[in-house]
Amino acid sequence: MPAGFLWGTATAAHQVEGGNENNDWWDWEQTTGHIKDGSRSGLACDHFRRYQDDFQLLADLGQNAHRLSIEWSRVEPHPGQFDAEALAHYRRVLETMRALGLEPVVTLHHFTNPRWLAQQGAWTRPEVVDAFGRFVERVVRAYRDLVRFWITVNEPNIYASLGFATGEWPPGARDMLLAFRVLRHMVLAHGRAYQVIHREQPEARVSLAHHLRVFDPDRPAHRLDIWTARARDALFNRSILVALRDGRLRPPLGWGERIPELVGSLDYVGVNYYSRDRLAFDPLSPHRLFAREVRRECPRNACGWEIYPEGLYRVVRQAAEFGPVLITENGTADQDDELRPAYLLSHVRQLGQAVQDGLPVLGYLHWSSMDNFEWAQGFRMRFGLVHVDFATQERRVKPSGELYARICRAGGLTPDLLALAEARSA
Ligand code: IFM
Repeated sequence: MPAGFLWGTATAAHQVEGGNENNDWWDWEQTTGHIKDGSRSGLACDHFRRYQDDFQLLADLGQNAHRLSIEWSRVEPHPGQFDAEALAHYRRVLETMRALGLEPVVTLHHFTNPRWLAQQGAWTRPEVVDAFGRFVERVVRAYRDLVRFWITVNEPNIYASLGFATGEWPPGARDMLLAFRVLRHMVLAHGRAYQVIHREQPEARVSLAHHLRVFDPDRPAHRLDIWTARARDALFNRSILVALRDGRLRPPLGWGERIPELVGSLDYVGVNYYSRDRLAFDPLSPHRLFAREVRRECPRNACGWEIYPEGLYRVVRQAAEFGPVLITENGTADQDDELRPAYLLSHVRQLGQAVQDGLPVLGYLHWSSMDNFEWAQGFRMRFGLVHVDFATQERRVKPSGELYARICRAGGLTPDLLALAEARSA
């Protein structure tokens, strides 16, 4: 891998910190049925208090970078009022990371909204762009001496789909047009944040964390299946990247209007990659762009997502059209760490191939450092390289965590790890 390659892990505040009582997810969790396993984020991993030990462990495991998010509801608990103690807390967090040699990659919005913002309609209203810009300005002024890599928003496509189209996440809406409006506002807010960050810190490197999924036609030669897969790719994957490069909001984000704040607003491309969907044309599903997901027999993780390592290579190639790529998330839900070691080897191998083929890749951040609160799935879905006993808060490095340490220390797959990866994929 290239010199300076980032090897690390990623988390988000609400999933690990614990005690995030002032945001919309906290409220959502209180209603029975919203979280599949009946859990609530509660103390989560108690990372808010245990961050020093947690970061020490990551550094001991050979990592040199870590992605985390700043919880907006802590920093700005009331509109326009910033909490000095919360700001001081995240300063200590970032200083600890720097002291341990962990490059911070900082996300400014990762799914949760302060309660006051949710009560105002949050991302459904255009005013959110100004509110987000104000928050970002404050945060960047506070930490620009410690942070080089910023991520404005995490996975706008997932946020808009689950919160506003399928209704599985707060606020539980089922309205496709509303989902498109939310997506538009997130893209505009990215543009605003990009400008604010660069005004405050010209040398910063700014992106969003974009969830890229592979969509393949179920019947590879079937013209309508091919059309369906391409349409989904254009809508879910490409539209945002194009808008952030050209500044034009094309459907579903708008009607072609040009937004100067958005032009060239990606210094790198943060990519979250997990899986692929196979799609068949279905005339009975106009609300799903005439697509039906087909579940073929194939390796799947605990969430039922297909394990498809080649997809990582494909999304890196797709994203590289828009700038150098940083893998901001990649990982799998696996209760007993049975699948994760092979998952890790096969995905890192694909990434190595991408680099060998000349694609610009800045780093790889595995999701996640430790088991945590997996949103509507609750604590049951374990994504961590480190096991967390949520009753005692005890941490235990899993075999995949040890394996990842070998990869990080060697800066990639050593010949013996490569042989192992090849043997596993044979
Ligand atoms: O846990 C999430 C994360 O918050 C965003 N990307 C996907 C992960 C796994 O579902």
